[in-house]
Amino acid sequence: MPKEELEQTLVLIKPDALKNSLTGYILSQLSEFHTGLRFAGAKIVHVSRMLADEHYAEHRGKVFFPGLIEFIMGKLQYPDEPQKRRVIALVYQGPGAVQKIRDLVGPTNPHDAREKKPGSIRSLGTIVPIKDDNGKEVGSRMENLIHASANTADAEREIKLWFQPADIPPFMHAYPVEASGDHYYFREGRLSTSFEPGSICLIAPGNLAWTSDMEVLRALAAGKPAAYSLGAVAAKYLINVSKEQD
Ligand code: 3AN
Repeated sequence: MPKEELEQTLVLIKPDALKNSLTGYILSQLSEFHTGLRFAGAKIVHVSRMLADEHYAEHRGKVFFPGLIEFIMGKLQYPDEPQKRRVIALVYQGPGAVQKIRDLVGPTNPHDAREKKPGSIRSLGTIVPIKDDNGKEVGSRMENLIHASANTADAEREIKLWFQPADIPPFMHAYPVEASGDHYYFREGRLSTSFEPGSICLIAPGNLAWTSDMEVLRALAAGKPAAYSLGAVAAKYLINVSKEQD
């Protein structure tokens, strides 16, 4: 398949969109009929703090970071109903996938979207005031309904963060994969190649994994520096494994 046919992008339908029953509307806006793009992956995710933190890694340390994490985890929309905290993660594939979806999504800020791109998905979003304990407005937070990868490099990082190769049909794999020859376990933020009580098996021999993840695991297991963090590899294997989010 020509390389441009394999271009992929990650879309997240965020908890504010689910809460407002906008999922069907958004999916129809992004449908093949409108975009010429095809689904390569789809899953309903109870977002862990590790996954949220890795997804928004570029915003770590910014004032809006803690709110952004709580938002994508669904804690702000559903403070007392953890069972409703979900995000729909999608991979779309086809020529120009990243830009086509960004165009339909519109600017980050819903007010800008309304002004500059009326009709875009984010023009249906809102800005919520943040108040202190005395009810005084101390800032604001965007509820912009949808995430879409900003460029092809971000798309690769984000798709590999949310999806395992086996979540995507083999003819639609856009990035190199390999079968692991080893076991890799995860427990309390640490990697191990042998089972300890309480550890979770991320990858077993024969399991298909992104080659870049395998390179990270091999480096970390050997005590060497790696291209990205253990969290960025582990988070997708822990999706929907536990009710705990933190
Ligand atoms: P986009 O989602 O359009 O790619 P990013 O990656 O710059 O935009 O930002 C990710 C998310 O962080 C946004 N969707 C928004 O919710 C939040 N965000 C970005 N910039 C700000 C800001 N200045 N104030 C509050 N929230 C922000």
